[in-house]
Amino acid sequence: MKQKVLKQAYLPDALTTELSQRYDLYDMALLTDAEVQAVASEITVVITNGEAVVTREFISTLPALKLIAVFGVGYDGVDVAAARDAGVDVTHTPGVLTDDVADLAMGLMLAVSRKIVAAQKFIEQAGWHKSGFQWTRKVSGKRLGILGMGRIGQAIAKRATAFDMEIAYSDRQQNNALTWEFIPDLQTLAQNSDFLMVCAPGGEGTKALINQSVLEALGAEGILINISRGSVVDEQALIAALENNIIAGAALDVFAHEPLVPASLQQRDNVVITPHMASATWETRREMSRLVLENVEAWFAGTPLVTPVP
Ligand code: 8YV
Repeated sequence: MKQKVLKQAYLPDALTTELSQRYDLYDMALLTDAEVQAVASEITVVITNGEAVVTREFISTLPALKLIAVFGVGYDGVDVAAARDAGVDVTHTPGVLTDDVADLAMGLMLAVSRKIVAAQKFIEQAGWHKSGFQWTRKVSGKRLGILGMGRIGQAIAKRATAFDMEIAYSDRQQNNALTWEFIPDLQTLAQNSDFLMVCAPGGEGTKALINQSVLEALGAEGILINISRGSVVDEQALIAALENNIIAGAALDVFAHEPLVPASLQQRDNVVITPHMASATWETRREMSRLVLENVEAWFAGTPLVTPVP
């Protein structure tokens, strides 16, 4: 008898296929509430992703639930306290996507500072026949402030070192294994940065950390980059800062209410936007899928989980 597993959010087709071959997979997107309720008492594993929300109430509807496996490194949408209260383990997919996210972060920093997207539009709109493209801002050698010095923040810092950037970071506490400057106060970090890179995890503890006063501290020559979670930035304050030239620009892979992206963040030559794609490469999505499968297998085998959330 195959174990009953519930797919609660978007997953890559290949992972969904593999799960359905190994387990009795129920896809919430294809079932009515009544159909889910009919099997709820037998569901032992839920598979979700980095954007989905798994509430205490939802967990309570699954009395046999033992594991929530997140396809993603971020699990801020999962009520982990509720899972623990119900004796449910939670896993995610850290490490395997670090390079991709750091690579895109560097790409966004270069794209917004050198206005690469606007430059292509300039050519496509025959602007080059009339004049040269506008001068833009240098990246190498500038000051990079990183909010959140975890795996991804450190990978970005390593890359930025190769661009001779001056690196400082803010986090809940200093990491004494690192040599980069630790600036505990976010406002001070912003004041001393040309680029402010948001790498903090989502959740209540980081909600709207990037607010109006931080953006004012970043200043008229400053650029904000966010590759973590839209919730870490006060999106309305960011829009106001861009509209009033409080900051020089922004590059965003994540937004407050995805897939909705405010019109005020679109069609601006000093704003680069991408659709939450930082970990979306074939190689990395395969590795993330592998981790999900290994965690589920480990749970059913009674062996230690591979990547439980901390
Ligand atoms: C996920 C993400 O991979 O890993 C994360 O936390 O933000 C995403 O890149 C995505 O949510 C999977 O659907």
